[in-house]
Amino acid sequence: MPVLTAPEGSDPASLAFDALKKAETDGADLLMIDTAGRLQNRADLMEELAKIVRVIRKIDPSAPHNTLLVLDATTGQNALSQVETFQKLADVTGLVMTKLDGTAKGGVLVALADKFGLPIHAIGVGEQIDDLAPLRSSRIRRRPDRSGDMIEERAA
Ligand SMILES: Nc1nc2c(ncn2[C@@H]2O[C@H](COP(=O)(O)OP(=O)(O)OP(=O)(O)O)[C@@H](O)[C@H]2O)c(=O)[nH]1
Ligand SMILES: [Mg+2]
Repeated sequence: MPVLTAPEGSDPASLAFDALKKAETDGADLLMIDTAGRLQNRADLMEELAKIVRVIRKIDPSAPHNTLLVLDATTGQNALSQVETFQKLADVTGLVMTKLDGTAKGGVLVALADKFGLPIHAIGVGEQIDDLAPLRSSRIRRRPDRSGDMIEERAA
């Protein structure tokens, strides 16, 4: 898989621009732009992210076609403001949550997906490549029976 990089300190938006140009020229099916970690309270880095979006839209006004926000389960409730800020700036279309193998419970994930109407693409449960797995809902579900009592049953 071809990977494009640029020296440290160069403009990430211009790297993204060159990468999209090359992807189009090469007839690539997919271009993945992996931006380095950033905090939503770092205005300069958030502006850098917005610039990446603006610049690639000069080539393809419908880009980026998907924007995944990767959250760390250890962030806890702070994830809420993270999704809010990134949603405004980069039009997030889906979530990934890593480090669910640790002590963090990540219960906030389902609430986030629900509140923002975002799909959960994957969860991270370890450091190996296979540890990025799809999220499966519990195979046990609870529902009221005819008399209104809650019963548990195993989902198909
Ligand atoms: N235990 C565990 N470790 C993880 C998980 N996901 C990532 N890691 C580890 O966390 C560290 C950072 O992972 P990266 O993929 O580099 O994180 P990143 O968000 O891309 O970091 P930046 O690019 O620097 O912003 C690595 O040591 C990973 O192996 C996970 O689900 N569980
Ligand atoms: Mg990274």
